[in-house]
Amino acid sequence: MNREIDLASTIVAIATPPGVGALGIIRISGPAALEIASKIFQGKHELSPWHLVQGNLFDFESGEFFDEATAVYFPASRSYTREDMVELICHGSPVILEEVVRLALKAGARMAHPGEFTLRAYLNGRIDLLQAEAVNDLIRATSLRQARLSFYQLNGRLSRKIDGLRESLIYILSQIEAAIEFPDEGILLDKEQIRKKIKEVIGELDKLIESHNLGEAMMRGVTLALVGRANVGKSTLFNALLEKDRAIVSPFPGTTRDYLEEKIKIDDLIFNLVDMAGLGKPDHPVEEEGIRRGRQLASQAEGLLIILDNSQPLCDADLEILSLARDKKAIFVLNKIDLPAQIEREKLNALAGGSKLIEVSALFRLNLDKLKRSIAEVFSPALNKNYENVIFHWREKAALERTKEALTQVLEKQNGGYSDEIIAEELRLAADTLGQLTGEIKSEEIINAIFSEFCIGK
Ligand SMILES: Nc1nc2c(ncn2[C@@H]2O[C@H](COP(=O)(O)OP(=O)(O)OP(=O)(O)O)[C@@H](O)[C@H]2O)c(=O)[nH]1
Ligand SMILES: [Mg+2]
Repeated sequence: MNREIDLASTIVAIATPPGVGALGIIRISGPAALEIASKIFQGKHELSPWHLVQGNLFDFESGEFFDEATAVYFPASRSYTREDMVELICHGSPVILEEVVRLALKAGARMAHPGEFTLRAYLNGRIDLLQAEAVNDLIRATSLRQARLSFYQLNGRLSRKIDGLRESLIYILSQIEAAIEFPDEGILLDKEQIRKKIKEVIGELDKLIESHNLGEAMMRGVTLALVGRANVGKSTLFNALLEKDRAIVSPFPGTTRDYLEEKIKIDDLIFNLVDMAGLGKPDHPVEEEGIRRGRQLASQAEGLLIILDNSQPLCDADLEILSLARDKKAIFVLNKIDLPAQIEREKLNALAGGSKLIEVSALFRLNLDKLKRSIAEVFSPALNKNYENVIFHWREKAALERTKEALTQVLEKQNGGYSDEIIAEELRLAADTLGQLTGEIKSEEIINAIFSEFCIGK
């Protein structure tokens, strides 16, 4: 979707979620906000800045009132969008809310696009792009910890960090450019000092890039596939971790044929668990297809829970499955420890190599907390790091990586004796990439990508 940037019109939207609620809020923003709201709302007093005014909603076409309401007028100087805004708070009936919107449209407003209020806040300079994105993250927060981090981002903590790094680069760039522009003035560049500064910036970028691991686990979730032979108890473990009877369990091998995906939360992290058909020799064409899909899923997952049956000796199929841990982070789960052991522990430990081995009984729910703890530790190593800023989006991570790459080029080219012009170009690229991240440098593509993820009315 390509949104046109239009600040001239006055926009309207319902700000509260669809459905019935105690209260509902309609927002109007733009040059005619006060005029339009005054047609629909008849207050006991005239609307004046920052005052909550009681009154009634009025249909100016039929001349009839249709609800009680309160209204607040936010003048442009300090409103959310930095435009004149009115918020109407009425009863949370979809019929009433839609009627208010209909009347606002009649009176000259147009429907807001998703995220358009926040887009205006950005275009009018009240917040930058990182802060705008934080608004959406805050609304959709999956945990209080994530909400808090997004709140700090909204407050500008990440923006200040990025601006600071960008300023350091621009300062170095200005020194190099001065040396290029005034070659006769004998400006001596302190190359060692420049290298030191650039390495410092790279160090800061590395910390931010690393934090994305945690941001991703909080926001989108880490996908873990439950793999193992048929009948080892994958579905039983899946259900036990979910704490609900989601997958069918039976004593017959080949019960699960399709795959099932569900989310669990461990602390503030989300894990997408995938239960699937047992890998091994199929007895049925449907099972064969299940295994094919299972293998594909296992190869796409970010991590594996490799499940073994304590009551059965290790077989060739187990060994093949164990070898999946070579390419991927994995935890070995030895299930059915309530039954007599048929697996040699030493052999298994040796096979597990560097991977963790956790012994559980999915049926009797033994050691599941220990398993959950290990899942969080192994698949989100950044869990316990106290990052000041956490990067939640790929877009941001990619921009930070591009910046780092350009700075690495600067260091290499300096070493390789390249001209100051070429070095300046790389530095400018790095600084501009950071500028796009905050939106200081505007990119329509990025703006579209960010605001199309918003909901209507925000
Ligand atoms: N004693 C014991 N039995 C278990 C345990 N976990 C699972 N089982 C039993 O093992 C059998 C198979 O369990 P499932 O969870 O269906 O195994 P699965 O790996 O999903 O099997 P497929 O879907 O056929 O690949 C069932 O009879 C379960 O009750 C356990 O910890 N202890
Ligand atoms: Mg199963």
